[in-house]
Amino acid sequence: MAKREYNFIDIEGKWQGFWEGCGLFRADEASKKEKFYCLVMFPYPSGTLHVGHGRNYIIGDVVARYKMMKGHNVLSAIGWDAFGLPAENAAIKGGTHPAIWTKNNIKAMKRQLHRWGVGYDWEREITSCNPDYYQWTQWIFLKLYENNLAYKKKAAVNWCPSCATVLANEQVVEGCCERCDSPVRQRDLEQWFFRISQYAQKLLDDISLLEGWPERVKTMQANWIGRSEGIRIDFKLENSGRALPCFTTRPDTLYGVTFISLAPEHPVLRELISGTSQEKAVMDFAERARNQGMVERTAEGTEKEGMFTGKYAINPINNDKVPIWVANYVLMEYGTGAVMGVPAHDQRDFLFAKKYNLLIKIVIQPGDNELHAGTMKEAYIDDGIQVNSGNFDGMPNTEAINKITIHLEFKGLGTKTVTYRLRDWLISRQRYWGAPIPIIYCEKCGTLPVPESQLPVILPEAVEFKPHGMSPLAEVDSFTNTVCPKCSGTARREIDTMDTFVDSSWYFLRYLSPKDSSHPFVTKKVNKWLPVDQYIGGVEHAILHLLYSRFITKVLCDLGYLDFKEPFRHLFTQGMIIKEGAKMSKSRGNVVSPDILIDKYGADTQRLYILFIGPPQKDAEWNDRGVIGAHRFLNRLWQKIVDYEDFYIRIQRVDIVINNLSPAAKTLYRQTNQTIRKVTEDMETSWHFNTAIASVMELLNHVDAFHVAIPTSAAEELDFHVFRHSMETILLLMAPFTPHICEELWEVMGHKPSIFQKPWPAYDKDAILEEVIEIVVQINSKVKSRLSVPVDMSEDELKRIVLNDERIAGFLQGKKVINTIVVPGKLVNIVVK
Ligand code: ANZ
Ligand code: ZN
Repeated sequence: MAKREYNFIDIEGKWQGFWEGCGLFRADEASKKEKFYCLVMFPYPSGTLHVGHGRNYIIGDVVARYKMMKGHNVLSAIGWDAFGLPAENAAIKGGTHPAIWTKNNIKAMKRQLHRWGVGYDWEREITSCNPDYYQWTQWIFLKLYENNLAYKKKAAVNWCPSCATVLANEQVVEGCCERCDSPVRQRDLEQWFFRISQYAQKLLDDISLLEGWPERVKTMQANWIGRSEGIRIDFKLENSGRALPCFTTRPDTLYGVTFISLAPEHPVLRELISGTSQEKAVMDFAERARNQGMVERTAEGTEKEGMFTGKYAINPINNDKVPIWVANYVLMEYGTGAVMGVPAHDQRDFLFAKKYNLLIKIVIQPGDNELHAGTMKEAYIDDGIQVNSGNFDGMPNTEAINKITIHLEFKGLGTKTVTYRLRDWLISRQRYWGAPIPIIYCEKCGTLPVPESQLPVILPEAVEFKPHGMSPLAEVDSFTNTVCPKCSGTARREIDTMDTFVDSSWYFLRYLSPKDSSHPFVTKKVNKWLPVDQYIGGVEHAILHLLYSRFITKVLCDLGYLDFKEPFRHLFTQGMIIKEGAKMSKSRGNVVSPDILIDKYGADTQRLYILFIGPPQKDAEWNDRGVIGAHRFLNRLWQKIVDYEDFYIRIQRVDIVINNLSPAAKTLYRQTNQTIRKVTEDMETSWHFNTAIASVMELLNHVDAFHVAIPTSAAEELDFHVFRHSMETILLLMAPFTPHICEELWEVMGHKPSIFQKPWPAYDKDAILEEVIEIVVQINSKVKSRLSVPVDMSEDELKRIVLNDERIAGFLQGKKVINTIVVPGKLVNIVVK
């Protein structure tokens, strides 16, 4: 009979069809099995996928298949984060409507996912740009609005004067418009915000619930929220006596204040200078500083710049009169927008004071050497002893922090406060390709939410994409003109659309009832399936997407729609695949396309290579030769099994009894069980696919070394059983990684598909115990001890064990080991002086 070929093209097509047909990935709502919700971050349909993207979906698929075999009722679904700027840019450039562009990309990407053998419950597919989805994104907006968590205020946007358009942050390149290169300015527009700041403390506290998250990501979340404990100290304006609160974390430096600096946006600024000779100069400066943009202003390397307002404030602790400046490095959005300047102990203030020749006053001394203001090269920011600080002199500054705080609070000059770096979430986009914000403006009745019954507010199809001042929606009369839901008079619709992060902040709830036309999600179902058991995605989403999803989940929980506070129980962030030292990208031209590789070697080869390339949470360098290595391994596996094709059915199965086995068979049986244990542990402890695969590869080497014969005698049959057990184990262990070839070979070995309906193998506890022998330990050829060790322990390992043995170590004390001689299986002799 002709040997079967490893015809991966046919095999992969066959099994992809089979899984689809039998509904392998269909989550069973009625199942009694324990649920497992496996979620990959839903992709943005940007075009075609490269192998770097593949890592994400392949890892998700491995997790889902593994959990299936572990006996779970697995939910694994996919959708499309389909609104956003690239589609709109494509429309501006190429004239294709964003809807068409998006649809085509989804089609191409779906095909690629299929070709990788990545399985999903496709009936749950969702697309965020479809009205049946964004209707509910709008519903979420309404819920936030009703609960005073959505509000409108003026805020700065990036504005390109020459294109006359608003730019997203990513369209601003080094302060200039990405399209025309003219300098970008800041402009104030009325915009919508979500009040995430109200949840800052909860978002911080509940990081403790994120047990299965990487520490690094938890730290990033905490830093982004940025809780700061400090005090608001009221300085008084010299003339009016009005309070000017300054937020500081260092009240111990209060005696060292030599100026106050205001944010250029600070409302008190105009009042201070109005009618003075500086008015124009200061306002011009403020305008310039604002146009630098927030990011630039806070960057460490940015030059600290400012201007004196001509006015003074009074330091409440010592009545010092200090000049009030305006400075680019003070932000209106943080603290109170006014900072007490302490150049001796704050580096930014130090640079500022040096530049403008302001007084530097030391109030904390290191203790060992004495600092002098005239010779300081940088601010002294460490702890020390208070000086020039009135009654607080001589006190450690760490103590003075409390003492001065108490003193100020007692005198009513300050209030202890907590400040968060987290800003409210600006969700308005002056863009077309997003979910319209469901708000109506009536001249008579004011701002009104669109009634729920009128959702969705449909995005009109026919719009002009040429960039101009506002959202392209502004010019679509049929969209903007509407009827007031209250007085039925004529009214206008909001023309801004929502940030796409709103779409992605709740999609994991929609997979549970993707087609429900009357609710965004069904409380009972989401409470059953969530939190997500394993979330998988790129670390680039470690801050915003995760924070927004956590926020929306908390809001919905507080409103009684959900009974869980955190959406994602475990998080896995995979590393990037690097090519020629850089992240794969079209513009760099270093993209590896999966299609060519699949044609040449098959999807399983590509999957195996991607999973074997390195620890999955780390970046890894792509190497074409590695692909060939993976392919060779699969060919070996194939060959090994088809070589004995006729015997799997002919030789009846029997239970393996360890004691009846030949020594070689016993060893292989033990190695097989040890491999099960190792692979299972690798899967359970944060998905070490690469080491799991390495141990299976090692097992195949052991099988090769075993030299199973074509069985002609009872003894040889016994060996064959052990061989068969090893090969079946290899297939079961490899099935999540390389599912097609394993299904095929599983069938070749006489089983009915699907291998994913078989339980994950358990190891035989007795079989993994290694056979032990007793070895003699000598020192200078005199017997000192006897040790029991595994029979096939390596020489190095044996030496290590012997030298670490307590008894032996005792004998060796004070002596020098000259040599260690090992007689395998018998003795170790240590030669000492
Ligand atoms: C005086 C002082 C002296 C300060 C000193 C620091 C060191 P964190 O820890 O990040 O919360 N600050 C306050 N509001 C600001 C704003 N709107 N823009 C820029 N800087 C602002 O930082 C708190 C410190 O940042 C505050 O404490 C204040 O400077 C500054 F030796 O006050 B500090
Ligand atoms: Zn009205």
